[in-house]
Amino acid sequence: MLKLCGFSASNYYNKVKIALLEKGLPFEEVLAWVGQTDMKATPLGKVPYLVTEHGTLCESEVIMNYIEDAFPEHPLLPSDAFGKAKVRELDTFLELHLELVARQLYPQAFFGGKVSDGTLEKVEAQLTKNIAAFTQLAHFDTPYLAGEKMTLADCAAYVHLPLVSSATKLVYGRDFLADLPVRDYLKRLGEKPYMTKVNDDRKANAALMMQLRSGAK
Ligand SMILES: N[C@@H](CCC(=O)N[C@@H](CS)C(=O)NCC(=O)O)C(=O)O
Repeated sequence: MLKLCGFSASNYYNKVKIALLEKGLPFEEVLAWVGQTDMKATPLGKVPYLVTEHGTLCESEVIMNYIEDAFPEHPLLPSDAFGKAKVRELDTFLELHLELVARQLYPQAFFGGKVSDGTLEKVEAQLTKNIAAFTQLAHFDTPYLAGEKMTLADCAAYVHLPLVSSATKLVYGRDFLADLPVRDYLKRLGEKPYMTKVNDDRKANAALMMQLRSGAK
């Protein structure tokens, strides 16, 4: 059986977990905190990583594409090349241009740290530009980002967009996604039956992580 390794507070871990649940694939979850990962499976020590019958895989996009190729039933990508590319385009914007930029705020937003004024200025400018560009590509009401069917891009959006919202709100006092119909879109996705477990697991694991961090100080 597939083993998904990492921890449930991680957005990248949950992106893969949602894809597995949406596809109805059996899998086991294996808890691996950063610093306790199998470094052969994930040489940068990042989560998630996946254990398959053939070996291990790291990097969530690689894992998502493997799952699609290996288990084509209940597809999360369109069948035509252009449709697939449009979904990957959304994924790239979500991860490279939104989440990775907003990630620079996380030390201050979530972990009691301080980000330099220079970084705050740079991130604000980049996110403003990148969110406007993403808005031109995404469809929040179709009802999924790429159209009528749920795709890999929705798995990514469901985990990354709330972090962009909360990090910007906590750091700048303003949710940079407030003008987009993100709330209704996420609410709709959140109605999928398995999302309750994804969210409950995330909250429980985040609480445990905070407890372990404060115990370690
Ligand atoms: N590009 C990676 C990003 C994964 C990632 O950054 N995961 C975080 C947890 S949300 C992590 O492992 N951070 C520890 C580190 O970067 O050393 C992927 O898509 O899997």
